[in-house]
Amino acid sequence: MTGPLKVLGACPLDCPDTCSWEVTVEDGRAVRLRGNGEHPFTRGALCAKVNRWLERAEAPDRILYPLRRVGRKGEGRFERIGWDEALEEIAGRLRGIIDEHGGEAIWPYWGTGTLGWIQGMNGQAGQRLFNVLGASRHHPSICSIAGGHGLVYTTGTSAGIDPETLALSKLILLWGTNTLTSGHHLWKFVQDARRDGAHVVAIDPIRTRTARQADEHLAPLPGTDAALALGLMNVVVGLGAEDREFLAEGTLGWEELRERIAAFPPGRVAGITGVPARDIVALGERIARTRPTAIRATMGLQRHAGGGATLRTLACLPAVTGDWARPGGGLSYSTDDHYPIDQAALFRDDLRPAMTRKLSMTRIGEALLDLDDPPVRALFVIAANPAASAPHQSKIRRGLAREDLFTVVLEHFPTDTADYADIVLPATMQHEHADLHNGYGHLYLSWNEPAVAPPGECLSTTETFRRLARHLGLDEPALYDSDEELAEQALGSGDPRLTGITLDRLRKEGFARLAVPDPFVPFADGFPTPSGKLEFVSERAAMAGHDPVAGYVPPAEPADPERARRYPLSLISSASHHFLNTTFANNPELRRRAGGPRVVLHPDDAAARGITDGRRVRVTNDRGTLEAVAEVSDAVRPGVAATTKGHWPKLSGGANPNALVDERDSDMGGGAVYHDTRVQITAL
Ligand SMILES: Nc1nc2c(c(=O)[nH]1)N[C@H]1C(S)=C(S)[C@@H](COP(=O)(O)OP(=O)(O)OC[C@H]3O[C@@H](n4cnc5c(=O)[nH]c(N)nc54)[C@H](O)[C@@H]3O)O[C@H]1N2
Ligand SMILES: Nc1nc2c(c(=O)[nH]1)N[C@H]1C(S)=C(S)[C@@H](COP(=O)(O)OP(=O)(O)OC[C@H]3O[C@@H](n4cnc5c(=O)[nH]c(N)nc54)[C@H](O)[C@@H]3O)O[C@H]1N2
Ligand code: SF4
Ligand SMILES: [Mo]
Repeated sequence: MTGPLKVLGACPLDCPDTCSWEVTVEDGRAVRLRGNGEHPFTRGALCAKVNRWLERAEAPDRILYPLRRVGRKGEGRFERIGWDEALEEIAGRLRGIIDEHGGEAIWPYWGTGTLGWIQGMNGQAGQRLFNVLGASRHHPSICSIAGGHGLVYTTGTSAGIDPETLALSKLILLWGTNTLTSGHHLWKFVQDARRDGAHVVAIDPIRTRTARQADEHLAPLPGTDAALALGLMNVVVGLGAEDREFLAEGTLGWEELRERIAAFPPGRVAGITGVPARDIVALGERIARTRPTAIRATMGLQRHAGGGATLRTLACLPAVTGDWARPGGGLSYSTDDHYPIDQAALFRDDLRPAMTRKLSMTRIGEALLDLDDPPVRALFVIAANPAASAPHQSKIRRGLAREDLFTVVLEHFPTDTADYADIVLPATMQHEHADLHNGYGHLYLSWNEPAVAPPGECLSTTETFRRLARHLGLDEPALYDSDEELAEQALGSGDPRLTGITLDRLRKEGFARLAVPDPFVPFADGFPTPSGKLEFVSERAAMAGHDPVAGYVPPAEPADPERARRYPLSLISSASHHFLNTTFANNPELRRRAGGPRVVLHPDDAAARGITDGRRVRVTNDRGTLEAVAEVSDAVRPGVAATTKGHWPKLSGGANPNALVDERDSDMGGGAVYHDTRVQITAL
């Protein structure tokens, strides 16, 4: 009998907080998982979902052995096979596909199940092997890309300010972000600011858990936020409260932006956004007199046709007020780009024989059904559940059902996607493998030390691809680097922000803050744009075919008159409090707490349809149907219906909101447009 052992690790999920955690191991078994009390952001607490992590690891439906399909695709019937047999079959199929169609017929589809740099999406685990095979490249467009592109045009980077500096703000705009659900550890910093007198405003079509805790709530129509931002700037400029020195020294194109702002007076903006003009004037006046003002905006906000333009324009507001130069001012989105990970060393794109095409996550249905140059013939799904998470579910299912598509799914659980696999490979969970993580809502790197041996025959993603490389007879040494070697290479960029951060130190301490000043004002010495200034007018945007001046791009589906008439409600399917995307949505207790699929309707919209609270309804459009229970509440504004993402279709009547979402691209980066979806709702 050995005494309890405490092993430091990190939560791998797609959540801005990337908590540092401590696993207690007794007799080789993980018996307790808790948040690391030493970590300044985690502060000892995990969340409603991850408190059930160890229960999830031991769940009876966990996949523990390689499986081969015996039923029809989608049926989910499999037989157990050995690893050698599985890898030999995969290697054989890949050789045949490469001979017939070339390497580009292979698509490694990485999802956000783990964001790790070694095992997960950030590092595109196995990328080196796919490079050697000349596979298609993966475009991770599903989550944050449109807003990221928009910010790059304005500020040169999507990195934004350190979220911890919100504690220094006097006015915080929580703009299209549901902090208390989608990354609750930031709330402490919001509360610190409040204790020092800060005013907190939530801007969200839905009165969320977060909006209910704010001092003020504005509910714009979905996708109209850039117009709202221009209206607020209009009020600031009307009061003469713009920061002329910052505008002259720190920005490019003020004349052009000022003209654009002039075209968005509060009366017009009220018409576009549905926010009363007096509320726009009042908030504009508050912004004009409050320094510093900070905006926290996350990814939900940009899941619209104009999602790129939205973030691009929001980032102009703190420039008009000069707040980018002040601790506690500016805009926070995703801190990812503050981390100088050596991606070239990690990915080794030099191993690719020739440049290959990029396939977009949000277009997986179309790619599987329509591509023929070459067709996708082998799909590796790695920590992803596209049959539940990606847009236009019925198309994806038709694509995955193709008999000539060879699908390999690396998973923990028998998801809707795994049901379509030819081969399922059992994957380790975070406390069973090693990984390196950054947090996209803070500035700490974490090392995740494996705490226990994997159950059954589960293997890490890296080990899976090392073994597959051997079965393919490949002799490139870089395919066989160990997890620790990969981590050393990732940390080897020599960037000053990594000063003093070694793998040894991370292993000892669990985490380390980037070597940046505290408080961190990232753009005190200028912006990483071509001009070195914040760009209201961007030549790069113009070259990419966008309006050179920051502005407003309306949502797509409401702007189509025929669609708007047939489908009069805008559907938002945002983060569920109890699931993390579709992860955890098979956990019995979390499913019980979440309840079945629900859709919230305003009393006026419900009455017009004869729908009462608790009634079963059908949510439809030309792409699909979702059945749900109606909740009638003024927590949503008229014209908007609210539901959540995450439910597994196979556990909830065969569909989830992605049955209704289109594969259209947002304005920038090919981002997803989940919240830009029109539907009709009828009582069942
Ligand atoms: N519990 C939990 N936490 C999560 C996740 C989860 O599934 N569950 N998902 C994780 C992932 S993958 C991500 S990317 C992040 C996302 O985190 P968030 O950005 O918070 O994501 P959402 O919940 O999609 O959207 C946030 C809010 O934006 C609002 N919104 C939608 N459209 C608009 C709009 O046009 N204007 C305005 N002003 N608001 C709008 C929605 O009503 C919602 O309340 O959260 C992560 N954290
Ligand atoms: N309607 C609607 N749909 C949405 C969104 C929305 O706002 N509305 N948001 C979108 C967003 S922001 C995102 S990021 C995507 C996420 O979509 P996906 O990237 O598909 O993420 P998940 O649905 O959580 O599926 C992740 C899977 O990875 C598995 N997994 C977890 N860890 C590991 C691991 O270490 N190894 C392996 N092999 N597997 C692992 C989990 O069991 C889970 O089944 O969903 C998008 N879908
Ligand atoms: S999901 Fe987010 S809040 Fe929950 S443990 Fe993971 S990082 Fe922390
Ligand atoms: Mo995401």
